[in-house]
Amino acid sequence: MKTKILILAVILAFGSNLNVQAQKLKKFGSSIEKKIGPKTIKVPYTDVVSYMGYAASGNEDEVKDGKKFYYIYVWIPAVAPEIGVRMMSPVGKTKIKKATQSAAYTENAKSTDYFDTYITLERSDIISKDNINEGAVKSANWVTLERNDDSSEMPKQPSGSSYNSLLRYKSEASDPLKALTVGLYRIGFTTYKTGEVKGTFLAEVAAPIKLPGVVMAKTIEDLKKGL
Ligand SMILES: [Ca+2]
Repeated sequence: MKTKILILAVILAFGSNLNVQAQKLKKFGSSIEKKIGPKTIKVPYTDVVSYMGYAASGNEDEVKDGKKFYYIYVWIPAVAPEIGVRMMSPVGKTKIKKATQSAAYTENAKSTDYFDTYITLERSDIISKDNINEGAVKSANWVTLERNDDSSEMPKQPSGSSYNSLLRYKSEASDPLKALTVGLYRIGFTTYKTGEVKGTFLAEVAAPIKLPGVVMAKTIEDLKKGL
């Protein structure tokens, strides 16, 4: 009887430990792989911008195709080899150094609400930084280069489902339409579901090398300050 209780206790302890580990966000690995002994690892991106937000009724940047979008703008002044984007909800106890926190996030940091995340990488037809302004950004032609709904590389959501998102976009120099050339890009953070959603989220945009002159910001106003 005692043995059975002990086994049960071990299973419970181990089970809850697994659960904690499942929620832990690993370093953001790039597509560059390196062999360390018998293991092959994805070399982490060196340049990562993190943003913590709170999705709620009315605080989105835009509603497109019924989805509430939050954007992070990225100015790329030279050809970039690769960009990684990932998003998880809720933020929970995840601690990220130097993350920008929106006011809506700090007010709702303890919220346990979460949602099924969805990300896009978009390129505009703005190729000169002198042409970046609110009006031009609104009327620009935005083309979606890549998107992701669910990634098994991300921590599971509290429901146990792998509904968080991750994408890596590699520049294809041979194809001008697929190359990460000079210009204004944006990352769209949204939800799989259309309509009302609520919850905290962590969004990250990353590059494998520190590209001089790359500026990432939540708003066009902040982006311009960094140019
Ligand atoms: Ca998803």
